[in-house]
Amino acid sequence: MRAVIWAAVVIVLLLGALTYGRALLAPTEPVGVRELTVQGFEYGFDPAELTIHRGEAVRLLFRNTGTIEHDLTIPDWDAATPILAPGEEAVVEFQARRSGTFRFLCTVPGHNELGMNGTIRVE
Ligand SMILES: [Cu+2]
Repeated sequence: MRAVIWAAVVIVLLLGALTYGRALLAPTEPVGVRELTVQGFEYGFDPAELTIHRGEAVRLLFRNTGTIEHDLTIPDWDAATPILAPGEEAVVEFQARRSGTFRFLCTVPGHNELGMNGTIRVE
């Protein structure tokens, strides 16, 4: 009888550990596709602050609404659009694997210094 009780206790503990372990591993799986649109112009982005969830696959449409060339680059994630002429748009796709705050900017010389940058917060 005592052996049966111990066996039951061990099974309950194993099931608990399995469930808990799975919950810890789950956030690396994609949890959906987030579509965002960001406009760039002289000299800024709109919106300049984005918030997304960890694990989300992001499809970001960048539209150059300015009168000179711009791009959108996220250095930490090696993600970037080409440098776009006024009126052009391009999509950059990435997955937010880590939590934190990440910078994005325009890499056309001088534009970042003039304020053409923003942040992506991954929660
Ligand atoms: Cu620019």
